[in-house]
Amino acid sequence: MKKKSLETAYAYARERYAELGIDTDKALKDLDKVSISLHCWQADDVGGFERTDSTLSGGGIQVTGNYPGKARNIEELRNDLEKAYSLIPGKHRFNMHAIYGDFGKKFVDRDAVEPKHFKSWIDWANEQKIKIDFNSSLFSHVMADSGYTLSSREKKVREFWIEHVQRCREIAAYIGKEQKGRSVHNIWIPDGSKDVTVNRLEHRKILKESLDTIFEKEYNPKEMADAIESKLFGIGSESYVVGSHEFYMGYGFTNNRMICLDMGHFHPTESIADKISSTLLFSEEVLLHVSRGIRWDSDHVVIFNDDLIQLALEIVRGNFLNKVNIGLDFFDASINRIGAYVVGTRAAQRAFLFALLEPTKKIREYENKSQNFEKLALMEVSKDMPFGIVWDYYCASKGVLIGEEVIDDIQKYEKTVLAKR
Ligand code: RNT
Ligand code: ZN
Repeated sequence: MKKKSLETAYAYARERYAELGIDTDKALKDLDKVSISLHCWQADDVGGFERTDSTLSGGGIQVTGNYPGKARNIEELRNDLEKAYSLIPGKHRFNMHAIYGDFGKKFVDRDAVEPKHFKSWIDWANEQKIKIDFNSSLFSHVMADSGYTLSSREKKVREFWIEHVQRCREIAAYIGKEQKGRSVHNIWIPDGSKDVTVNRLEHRKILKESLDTIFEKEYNPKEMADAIESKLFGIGSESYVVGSHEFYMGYGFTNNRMICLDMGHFHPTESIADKISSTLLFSEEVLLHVSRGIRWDSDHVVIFNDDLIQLALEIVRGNFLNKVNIGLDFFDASINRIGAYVVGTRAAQRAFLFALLEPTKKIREYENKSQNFEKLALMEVSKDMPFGIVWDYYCASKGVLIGEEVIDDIQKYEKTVLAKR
């Protein structure tokens, strides 16, 4: 019954969109190409598997909450991710941090990570037909306790982290080679300080030198690509962050590395949507960390809000879908973590679908003719279009649960799997 109604409803939606010059079937085909990299760190609150008691500590990011059922080991994390992927339509990617390696019982320090520690991840991902992206981990470590890593004035400290990042780039290239698909390697460092800092230039000079050393080795671009992520401020680095937006924009553009724009890393009223067109005018690609900032915190579960919609619209309007690498970046330990993945990823997909269904051509015509009331009116109409029906139809066509059905399903997983941890 429900299936039949959905088909009837979709037929209406298709017709209605066609009146605005939009082909819904084509939009769904384009949505299929929007592959989102699910971050491993929502499953265990950024703990990682270096030690059995790993927890996120230090480094300008913090996680709050202790909702039961977090993944305690690799197997649990894989199960949770498989569950999440099963509730998300389409083919997506997996984004790993170095601290999630398969280290066995041995403690492997950051300056000793090797490709072999990621072999079992590649096997798992290949089975799941998922490609892996990678991240160096420069936080939660004694060598990061001073608040500085790659930009530290202490040679010993920065050499330790340079070694780590060099190894991580090699691991990313290995993953890309083994998987026959490029792995994006991202560098985010927490470096900065809580209070007034006078050595602002000095640390930035050191960071630049460290990055130059790190990038001396070039890898096959078909196997890996480098990204560098900026931030405005962090917890404990309120006054000064070495790796600011200007720093990495300058570095990335002049050294041919893509920059990573995290939605939670700018001033509260500053939106990354408006940074897409400028960035891609001067750079081949960009990495996005799709996140949701609230006041001073940057990593809430993504929802279908204006920030996200505007970002997707800018990407689609500029025809940039093949130039953006989309990664999620949020971690909420106060709610069901599989639920967080499913809500966040589906929100990102819905934003892209909304953008793909915008009657941009017509809106642009109005704008070009300065018919500004008409432009606003049509943009308002596009908000009332039967967008939710197209989304439901997409989920159903991929064999994925629709709407609130996912709530029951995740609750069931919580009762039968998570509650037993
Ligand atoms: C931190 C950055 C960074 C991390 C992850 C764990 O502010 O956003 O991307 O969230 O790498
Ligand atoms: Zn981020």
